[in-house]
Amino acid sequence: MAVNLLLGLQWGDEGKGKIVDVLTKDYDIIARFQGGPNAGHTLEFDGIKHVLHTIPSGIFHDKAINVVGNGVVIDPVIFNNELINLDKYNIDYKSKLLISRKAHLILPTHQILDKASELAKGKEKIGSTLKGIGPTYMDKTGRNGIRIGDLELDDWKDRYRSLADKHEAMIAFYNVKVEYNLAELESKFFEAIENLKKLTFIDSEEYLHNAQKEGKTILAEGAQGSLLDIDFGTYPFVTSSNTTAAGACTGLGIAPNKIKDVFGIFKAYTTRVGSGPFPTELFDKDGETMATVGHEFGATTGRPRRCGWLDLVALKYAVQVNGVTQLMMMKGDVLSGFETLKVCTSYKYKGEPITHLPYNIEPENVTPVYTELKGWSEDLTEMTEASQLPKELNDYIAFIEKEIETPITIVSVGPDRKQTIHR
Ligand code: 2SA
Ligand code: MG
Repeated sequence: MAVNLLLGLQWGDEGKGKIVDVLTKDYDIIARFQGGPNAGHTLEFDGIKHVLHTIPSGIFHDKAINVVGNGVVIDPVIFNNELINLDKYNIDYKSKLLISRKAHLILPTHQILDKASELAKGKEKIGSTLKGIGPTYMDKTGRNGIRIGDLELDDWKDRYRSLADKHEAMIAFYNVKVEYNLAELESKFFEAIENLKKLTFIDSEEYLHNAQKEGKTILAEGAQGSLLDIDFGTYPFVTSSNTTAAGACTGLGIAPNKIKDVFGIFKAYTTRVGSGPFPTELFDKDGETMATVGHEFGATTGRPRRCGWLDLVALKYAVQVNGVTQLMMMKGDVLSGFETLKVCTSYKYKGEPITHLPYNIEPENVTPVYTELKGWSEDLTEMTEASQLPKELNDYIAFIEKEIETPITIVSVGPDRKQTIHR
């Protein structure tokens, strides 16, 4: 059986969590392949809003098994808090949540290192979520990390101590003012680990391989977005994992020839949280409207998200890198009421027109070139059928499909599970 893949095409917060939740009924397994508690996946149904960080977005369904893959980094304390939220809603996760032994652990000192690194960078900071993501992946590729599977070994605490001691020396080296009480953080960390150990740790690549042989359906869930990919994103203002399609292969042990559909999620406009270039960013009333109507605040940190027009140059790039077969457009409802909508279809790069995403998209090099489309005024949030969508929205959709040469199969008209139109 094939594996399908779902990922974000912009700078994250496209609405991946919502769509995974909507699609879960068609899958036996939902498997998260990268990132960690920097992610904030928001799901809404039955009048309740849930935010997941590390746990896959299929967890609220009865049957699907949820796998936290080897490519994910886990903060036991945050993971534990997610479990506490699930307990509140009587979600029986014990039987359907599996964690890869090869996933890496975020230590308390990784978080402090993240803070120290950002402070040392000053104005040049990445705008990280301060969850310790960068330092944890650094230890992974530096071959110093501690993995979930290590928790089953007797000497893991010795290894923990020597790594934490090394981190403390590194923190001092940064020579910035970060205050922390390591003993307190460690006591919470070790307590959370004991709770984590009550869950099932697996060799996830083997598990997923066998599931495929048995004909089970798998949906791989990405976090953040393609423009935050460590290789293909707006480096250095990126996260520290491969958020693009290839990340699902390395983050789950799934072979590339087993992947069938790639679902690319994008917002009808663009947002970005954290630092880094953003060619279509708005600093006017239109941007403010998107932020207010779209409730554009970080689901993990609460930081306001920067907003701007849809950028088809960047979207086309992401579709190419990921081999997207179906597009899913989110938050069209937020654009209701704009008389005119702008869509960036090319850039002026150092004065010359270009249609691809260049190496450097800093504002001094790149100016977006816009096509204007007529907006719609109808409230979309109660609509349930494609036939109800206003003509101007259909024109907007058709314009994107033609430019990107990929069909838009879902149009989301609100945060709730039910506010999802299939085309
Ligand atoms: P990090 O923490 O090292 O991965 O940060 C590096 C950059 O990646 C961005 N990043 C994100 N961008 C959008 N959404 C993310 N998740 C949260 C959300 C963010 C939040 O769902 O809203 O709550 O602030 C996410 N995670 C990482 C980050 O802003 C840096 O630019
Ligand atoms: Mg998010």
